Amino acid sequence: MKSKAAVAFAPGKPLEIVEIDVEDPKENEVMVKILYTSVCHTDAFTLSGDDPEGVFPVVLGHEGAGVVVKVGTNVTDFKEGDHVIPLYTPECGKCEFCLSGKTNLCSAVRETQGKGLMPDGTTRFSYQGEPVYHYMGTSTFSEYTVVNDINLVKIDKQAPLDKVPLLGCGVTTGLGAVENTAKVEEGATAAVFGLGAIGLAVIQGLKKAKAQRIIAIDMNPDKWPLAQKMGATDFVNPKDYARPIQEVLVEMTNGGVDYSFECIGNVEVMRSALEACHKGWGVSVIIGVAGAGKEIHTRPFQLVTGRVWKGSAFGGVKGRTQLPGMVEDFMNGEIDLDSFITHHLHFSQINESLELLHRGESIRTMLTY
Ligand code: NAD
Ligand code: AHE
Ligand code: ZN
Repeated sequence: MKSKAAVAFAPGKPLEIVEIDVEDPKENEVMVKILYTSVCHTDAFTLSGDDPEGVFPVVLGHEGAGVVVKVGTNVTDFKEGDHVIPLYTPECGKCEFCLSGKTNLCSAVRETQGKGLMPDGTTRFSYQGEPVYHYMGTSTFSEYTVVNDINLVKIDKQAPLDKVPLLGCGVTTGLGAVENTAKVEEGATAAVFGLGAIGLAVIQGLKKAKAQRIIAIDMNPDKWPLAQKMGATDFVNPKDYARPIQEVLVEMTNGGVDYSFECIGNVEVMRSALEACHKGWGVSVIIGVAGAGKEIHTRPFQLVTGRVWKGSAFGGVKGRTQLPGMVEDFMNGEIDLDSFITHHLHFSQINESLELLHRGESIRTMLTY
C-alpha cells in the first residue's frame, strides 16, 4: 500500500512529505486510515533529537483518529470501517502491569515500541526500499498506519474524527493527571506550570474537580485568556519576578499549593513546582517530558517534610477501557476539546504546525489528510 507520510529523516530537520510503502497488518495488527492528526509537543521533542528513544527515519505522530481498513490474523476486536483512536499507551489486559490495578502502563509491547518496531522486531513502513521506524506504537503522520490491536480503541461512529484526536494524548493526559494521578479534591489550591494543551487540560480537570484556586503560570501572556476560559483564577508570569517563582507561590497561597503540575518538560521548573507545594501534604505531578541527560534536583528535606513528587503518563488513563467513555463525555459537552484547536491546516503544512507550536502561537493544530 502506498501512503502519504511526513517522514522525519534526521533529528532537527523539517519533516518531508513523501510517499512511503506500508505493508499489510500481520497477526494482531490493524491498518488504520488516519483522517485527522494533531501535533503534540512530544512529537517536536523527538524530532529535535532530545528523546533518548528517538530513532530515524521515523513516522512520528500520536494524536490521531481514523477508520480501520484492514485487519491481520487473530484480530477479533476490530473490523473494516470501525472508527478508532490509536493509543501510545496500549492495554493488553493480561500483563503484570495491566493486572496490577495500580497503573495504566502496559508492558506487552513496550520494548519493541520504544525501538520503533512492531513486536516481531520489524517495521511495516519503508521508503525506497529502506526501513522507516514506527513511533509510540501509533505513527499518525502517515495516511495509512499499522498498529497493534492493543494500541487501538474503537469509538462511537457519531464522534467527530476531527476533534477526538485530542483524546489520543493532550486532553486525556491533563484531565487524567488531575483525576487519576493527583486525585484532586474539592476546594483544593493548585498551580499549573505551562499553558499548552497539557496545562490547559489540567486546568479543565481542576475545574471539574472543583478546585477553589487555580494558579496558571506561563512566560507567554498570550496563553492566559484560554487558561482563564478553562477555569484559572490567578496568573503568574515568572518573568515578572527576580526571585524563585516557588517563593512567590508559597507567599501567594499562605504556605504553598495542595497540588502542582509541571506541563513543560523543564527540570528547573519541575523543582519549582515541587517546592511550591505545601509542607506536609503538597503533591507535585511531573507531566512534561525532559530531554536526554536531564535530571531533577531538590533537597531531600522537601520530601522528608511531606511533599510528594509523582509522575503521570497519559494521565493514568487505560485507553481501551476508558477512552470510549471520554469520547461520550465530549459528545455530552462534559469535556471541551474545541477550545484547544486553535488552527486547522492541511497535512502538507505539517511543518508550519510545528512552527506554530514552537512560537507559542497555537495550542493544537488539527491537520486534515
Ligand atoms: P506546549 O509547547 O504547547 O506548551 C508548553 C508551554 O510551556 C508553553 O505555553 C510555553 O510558553 C510554556 N513554558 C515554556 N517554558 C516555560 C517556563 N520556563 N516557565 C513557564 N512556562 C513555560 O506543549 P504541550 O503539548 O502542552 O506539552 C507540554 C509537555 O508535556 C511537553 O514536555 C510534552 O512532551 C509533555 N507531554 C507529556 C505527556 C505525558 O503523558 N506525560 C503527554 C503529553 C505531553
Ligand atoms: N522516550 C522518552 C520518554 C517519552 C515519554 O515520557 N513519553 C510519555 C508520553 S508523552 C506523550 O506526549 C509516556 O507515556 N511515557 C511512558 C512510556 O512508557 O513511554 C524517554 O525519556 O526515553
Ligand atoms: Zn503527546
